[in-house]
Amino acid sequence: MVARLFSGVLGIHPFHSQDVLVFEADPIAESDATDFSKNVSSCPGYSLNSLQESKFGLVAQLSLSGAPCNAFGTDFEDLTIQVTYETDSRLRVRIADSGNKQFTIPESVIARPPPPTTSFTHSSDLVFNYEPSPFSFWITRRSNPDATPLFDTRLSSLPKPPLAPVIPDDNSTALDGFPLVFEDQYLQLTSSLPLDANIYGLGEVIASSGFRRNVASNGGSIQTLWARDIADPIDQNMYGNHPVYVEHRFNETTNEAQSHGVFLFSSSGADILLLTPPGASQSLVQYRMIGGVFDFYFFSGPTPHAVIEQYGALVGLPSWLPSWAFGFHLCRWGYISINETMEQVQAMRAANIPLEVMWNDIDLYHAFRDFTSDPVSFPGDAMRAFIQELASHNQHYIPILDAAVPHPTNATDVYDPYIRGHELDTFVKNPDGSEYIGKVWPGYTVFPDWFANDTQQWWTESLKNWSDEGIEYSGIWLDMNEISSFCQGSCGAGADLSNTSVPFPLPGMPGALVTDYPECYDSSVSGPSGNVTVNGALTCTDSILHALLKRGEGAGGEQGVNLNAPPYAIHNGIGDLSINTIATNATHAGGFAELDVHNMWGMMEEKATHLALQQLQPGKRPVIIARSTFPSSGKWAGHWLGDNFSKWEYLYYNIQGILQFQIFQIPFVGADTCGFNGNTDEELCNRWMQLSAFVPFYRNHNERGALSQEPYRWDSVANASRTAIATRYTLLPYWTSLFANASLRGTPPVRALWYEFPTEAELFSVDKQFLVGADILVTPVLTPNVSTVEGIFPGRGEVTWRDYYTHKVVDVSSNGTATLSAPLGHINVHIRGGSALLLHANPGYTTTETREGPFSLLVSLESNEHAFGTAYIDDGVSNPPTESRNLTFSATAGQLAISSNGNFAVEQKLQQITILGVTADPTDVSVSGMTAENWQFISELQKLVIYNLALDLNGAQIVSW
Ligand code: MIG
Repeated sequence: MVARLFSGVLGIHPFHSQDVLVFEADPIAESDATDFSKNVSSCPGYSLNSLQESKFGLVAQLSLSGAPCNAFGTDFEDLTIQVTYETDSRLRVRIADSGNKQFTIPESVIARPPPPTTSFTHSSDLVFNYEPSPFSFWITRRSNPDATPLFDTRLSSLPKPPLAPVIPDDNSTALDGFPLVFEDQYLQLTSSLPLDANIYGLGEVIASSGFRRNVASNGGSIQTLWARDIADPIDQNMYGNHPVYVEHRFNETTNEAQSHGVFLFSSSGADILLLTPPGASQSLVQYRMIGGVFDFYFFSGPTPHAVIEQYGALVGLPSWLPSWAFGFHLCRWGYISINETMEQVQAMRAANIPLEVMWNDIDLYHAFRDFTSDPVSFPGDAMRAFIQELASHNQHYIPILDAAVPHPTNATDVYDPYIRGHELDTFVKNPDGSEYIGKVWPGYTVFPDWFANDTQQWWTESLKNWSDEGIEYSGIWLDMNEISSFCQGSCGAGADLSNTSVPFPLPGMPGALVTDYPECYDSSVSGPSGNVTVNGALTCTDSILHALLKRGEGAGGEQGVNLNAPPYAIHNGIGDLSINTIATNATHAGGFAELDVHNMWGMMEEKATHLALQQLQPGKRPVIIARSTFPSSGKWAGHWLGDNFSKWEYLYYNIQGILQFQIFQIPFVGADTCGFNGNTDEELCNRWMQLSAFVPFYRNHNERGALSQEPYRWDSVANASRTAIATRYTLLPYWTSLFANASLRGTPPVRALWYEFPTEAELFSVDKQFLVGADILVTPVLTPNVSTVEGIFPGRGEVTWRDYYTHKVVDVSSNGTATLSAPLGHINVHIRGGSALLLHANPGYTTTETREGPFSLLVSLESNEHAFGTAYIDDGVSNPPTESRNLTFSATAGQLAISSNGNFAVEQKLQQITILGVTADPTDVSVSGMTAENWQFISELQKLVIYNLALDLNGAQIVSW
């Protein structure tokens, strides 16, 4: 077993909740009844012995082809394979034990589309092919039958085992065979991939390779699926679990590019290996699961957008978000009182830096208890008044909610959420039926069991009571839902429940002072301020980062199952599966074992919280930000990228995180801006506040005890933030249109460059830049002490990119790159030629004030004088929106046509139209038949500005010049 504790290049931070507190109760040791060979070389595989075709696909029986190998569990003799052509672009291949003993995700937990009623068997672009013995299958495209299959489990397509460890120093990557293995505690299936395939997704992970996964370098990589509370490690399993990938194939000869997707619908603990054996002419993907069944879905794409949309159609599309969710959010662990919290709101206002949503962390609680507020430091009535005051300024409030529910210390300790939950029987159990005890900040705790009948009711009630007591939240922040617990396994029946001392010194306390700074900042030389310069000298004195930041190239009821220590040890970063979470033998209502459902706890909490908010705030769009996610989480919540570090390296890593979660259909995502763990500094915070302004979820969050990092703390950061937020609020109609497309169709709002330019191979590993929608290219600075940044400009010279602020065309070199000026406080943003963006003309202090003002339109003509854009408008709050309006903007030489459809009445007028790329000085400008008076032409910028308009957007308009 491989247990790498912390492989990040950074030093160990003094506080991590992965530190294991107590090793008290030994999870009931179950002896292995069987001697497992721990080697699959003698596994016989399966052969197909009967097959029935239907209109929708086929069903076949497989039987074990020889003596059981019992590699890491007991082989099943009989399997059933179901192949269903669910749509023209989605094919399901499900292989399960015929006796249905293995855990499968209940329909009540994740609803999937109903089975097809028409046949797609002969029209689907995906074709299922098989060989009966040894049974293997492969997936091809109907449109391209001779191409390398998209997925291929044939032994003849895989390298010849046995193979020495493919990843050096990891013996578990010695490959002793590729048979189909289906045991109660071990399932293995291997597919061939093109050599060093372009694979994106599989997570949650911070991959050292970048957004494009490492398939070949140093043998490859391993994605482990096991939800874990761990401060953002590199190349390890962490909070969320997403067994879905997009693969992109590009044929240089035909210049054809196509993407497809593969999703394993399973909550089982697993390793997914992306490997390239030395000298092999292909790479491979190997699934190793410790339970469940194989339930694969293939998506035909063929564009990356289509793959992501097809995945969304299966697991669920992202929920609608209110416009205020796109405002700027401020949070930190360590606002210890209502006064300190209010001071932030005032300081932001005084500095004229927009603040949309104020947050509180666990400081809010009384004795760290969920659903409370401290009567002295956050009295309920004062909180109510404070939150209502915020609301009167169109500002919002979001508090934290921890996953663990405190257990009362003794009989006189009255804590209603526990008492009521106990009464309604809503908590996770031990195998003997007693309540399972864990330990988190408040001391000993219990955990909601989302499988129990009354948990939803209890959760909704608790949320309602909290709000009634003064915490009138607009949204909810769900933390610790991996689910985190500080004992290894159960804290035991004999736990001293009266002990509520915090399990670790909190960060900032004696013994846990925060002493870390960004990589090149030396506080022993520069002092603790974190300023860019101290006494005239730059504080960043080392540029090691330039080297680091290279572009990555690169079953509850089953007998005989060992719930406590499955024979195959997945590569869980901390080793034993029960460390820092609840024990794998903890039992949920209905008999579900934690081992099988662990990875879904967070998603189930998100669903329950979403349903509760729908009931408590009827007609409004719930805003929930959660840490541990699973397929379908996006239907209920957004995500923040967890406990990152105030390091330049993490500024870069946050881009791949945002891109990954677009694939996972959880597009509302963002990092702790300026960095969570450790002290930040002025320069890093400045760059980060600017970068995050172009990221869906925009929140500055900081750990307790670290240097303050609110955007007003440094003048340069304040300036940079004001500029970036103004740009963001100007672009709000663009953001909300992108998110409408996500909620309606699953189209990813934030995109890797290659999604839009899939035949440009030089873009396949670019993850230091990203696109917001199709048209806004962001090229952030990711390193200290620089005032320029190099970017690539897609389109190979065929696309005109204009600077967002100056409207100048970028001068791109022959290799497609440009070096851009990027002084501190400036983030490079470019508009794609051929686009038309609806904007707000006057960004205000809040999104509400911004929305109350008029619109403007920015049209960037391509050299052929063409541009096109769309915008979606609704009231920004209704759930689901019943009234909406769709605008299209389409420009050809000398003319722009606006069309308007829908039933939402847009009150704000279109005040200004800017058209870039107008080559000839216009003599006459007219707007819907009237000669325009107020226009200006700036010939060096080929820019026509028509101002002082008051165009109605509820009908068609024509502008000509
Ligand atoms: O064990 O609530 O990821 O954002 O500030 C630490 C305190 C618990 C972890 C979260 C972080 C939050 C912190 N929490």
